[in-house]
This record gives sequence, structure tokens and C-alpha cells, in this order.
Amino acid sequence: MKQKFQELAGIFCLPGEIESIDLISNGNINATYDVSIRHEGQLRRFVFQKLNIYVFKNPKKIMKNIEAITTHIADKLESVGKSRDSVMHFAHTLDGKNYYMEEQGFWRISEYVPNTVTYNACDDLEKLRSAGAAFGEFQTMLADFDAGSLYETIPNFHNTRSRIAVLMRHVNEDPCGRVDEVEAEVKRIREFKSLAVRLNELVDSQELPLRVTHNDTKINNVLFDRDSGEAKTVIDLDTVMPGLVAHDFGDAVRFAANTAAEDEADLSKVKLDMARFRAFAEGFIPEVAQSLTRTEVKTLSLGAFTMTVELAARFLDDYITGDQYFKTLYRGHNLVRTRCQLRLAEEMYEHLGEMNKIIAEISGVPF
Ligand code: GN1
Ligand code: MG
Repeated sequence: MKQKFQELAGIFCLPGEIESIDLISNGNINATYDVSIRHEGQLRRFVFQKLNIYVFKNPKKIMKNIEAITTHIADKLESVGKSRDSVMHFAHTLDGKNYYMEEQGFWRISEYVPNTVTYNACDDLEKLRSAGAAFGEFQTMLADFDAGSLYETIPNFHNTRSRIAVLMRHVNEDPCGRVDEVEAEVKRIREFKSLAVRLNELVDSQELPLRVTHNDTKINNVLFDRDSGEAKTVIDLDTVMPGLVAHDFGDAVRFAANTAAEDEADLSKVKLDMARFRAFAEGFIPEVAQSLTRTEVKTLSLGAFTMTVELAARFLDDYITGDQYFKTLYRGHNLVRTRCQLRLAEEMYEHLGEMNKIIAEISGVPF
């Protein structure tokens, strides 16, 4: 592996000797490594990433999206007198590409944003508020970005209706003979469907606008400053595409306000933590409030429920089609994830009124 990475460093014009390689294990899709390179006595840190080309069918276009997005954000920061340094920066090959494609894979290298740390779970309300503000600010900075110029990296990514339809088709086909095991979960998703497709209906009737959204707003996609503890930047830009504000808000809540991990097997531990919900909302909403329509504000909580049901449908679909999409650590991992998300969706459903009350209070929008 060291030899391979040394070769990659050369291709990306990074001089020096590879000193260490550590796997960063918190993504479910790509393979990511924390790599230190020593050059003339100095140690520099990079993130080497091998993209999952089963998931991302057109990785070159993703890198084009990312280049455009990061440049847009860096220019914006600079125009208000802030440093461009917190924006992700990718290494380039000798022929000026921000990726390297070979038979065995698709590689990219970014500089490690110095003095930052990520969290897979976070109960520090101050940090959650700060993460909320970072995702809100991300959204606002891309408000004037030309959505039409973005390549849709995964079509129908947060199209909940289509996700559920695909699941039901595979339930009928039962390609791996696993459907018998999951009758209860399929039934639950069917019951949740009418509310979970509500956002689709509001898009169809043009009551909700599409914006440029991040679409993968897990708390571990935020880099926090090691010293101040504040959110410094948002990473993982592979799925930046047109979407709904409710998707970004909702997916963040789904992950960060769950008292348990996304794949917790003991469902009694899975609860929606309203204090965490409030903290994230307090950070996010003021950043976006100016530009949101009343309907957008009023559908933020529904976004949390919707994203949770959608993830349940995606995990279950992967389970019954043979675990090809998400990385799994054991047989049945995707089913455990499904059950956890369904329990959480129930929590969301029960707390919709309470979530709406908090959003009304923070935004000043009457419900
Ligand atoms: C995947 O790779 P990661 O962990 O950032 C997935 C998200 C899911 C998430 C669930 C491209 O994200 O949509 O919400 O797993 N990304 C893609 O943990 O499918
Ligand atoms: Mg991701």
C-alpha cells in the first residue's frame, strides 16, 4: 500500500516520502486515508480518497462540480475579507487534473485542513449549534450558484417517492431470497409512505423551490477547529446537487439528534434528543431564514422524518438486493441500520408537533 500511495503522491506532484497511512473509517461509500508525507524535514498531511465508482458512475463530473463549488465559496469568503484556507483544496496532476483515473480506481487527494477534528456523534450543544450554522452558511453561500451548471451525481438521490418505489420493486423481485425476513419493515415503510412523499408532492405543485444543497449533512462531514471548537468547514461535496432545504436540515437532524448510532442494534437506545434538535436548529435557521419561504420553514421538521424513512428504505433496499451499495461490517448490518432508522422515524413522527413548535419559535414564522 505504501508503494501505491508513494506512486500516487508522485502523480499528484507531491514531493517527499510517505511517512504514515491511516484508514479513516467513518464513510459508508468511499475509501479514505489520512496520509502524512515528509518533505525536506516538514511533515504535510493529506486525505487520499478512492472513489466508489459503483455508487458514483461519473466521477470526473463530480470533480468538476467540486472544483466549481469550492472556487465559488472561496471567492465569496475572500470578498468579505475571510481566508480561502478553510475551503477544501485538491492536489492536481501534472496535466492539471484534480483526479487520477486508472484501471483499478479513481483517486483524488486533498490537503488536510489543519488543526481540525471530526465527530461521529456529538452531544455538545454548542458544537451542534455551530454545525447547524456551518450547514446553513454553506447553503447561503451557494444561493447564487447556477444550479443548472451542476451535474446530477446520483439521479433521484433524495427523491423519497422513487426510493420507496425502487424498494417495493425489489421486494417483489426478491433477488436474494431475503424478503421473508423483512416483512415487518416493509409494512412499516408502506405505512409511513403517504407522509414521507409529502415533500415530493410539494415540489410537484411548485410549492417548494429547489436550491443547491449539500445532501449529505451528517455531523461527521463538518470539520471543527481543534482549539475554538467551532465548525470551520463542511466537507464531502460529492452529492452537492439541486435539492430541498428540508433535506439538508432533516438529514443532519436524523444523524445528530439520534441518541444512538445510525446502526444501533438495541432499539431502546434510539431516541430523538430534543435538546440536540433545538441546538442544531438554532444554528441553522438564522443562517438561512432570510431566503426561505414560509413553506420551506414549515417543512423543516417534515424533512427530518422524511430523510429518516428514506434512509430506512435505502438500507432495506440494499439488504434485499445483496448489500452492494453501503459498506457493511457483518451480515445483516443493513437490516440493523434499517430497524434503527425505522425506530427513529417513529420518534420523529411522535415529535413532529414539538419540533414544529421549536422551529416556529426560532424562525418567528407562525405555523
Ligand atoms: C453515505 O459515505 P457517507 O457516509 O458520507 C450516503 C448518504 C447516507 C449515509 C448514511 C453517496 O454517506 O446518503 O446518508 O451514507 N452517501 C451516498 O450514513 O449514498
Ligand atoms: Mg458522503
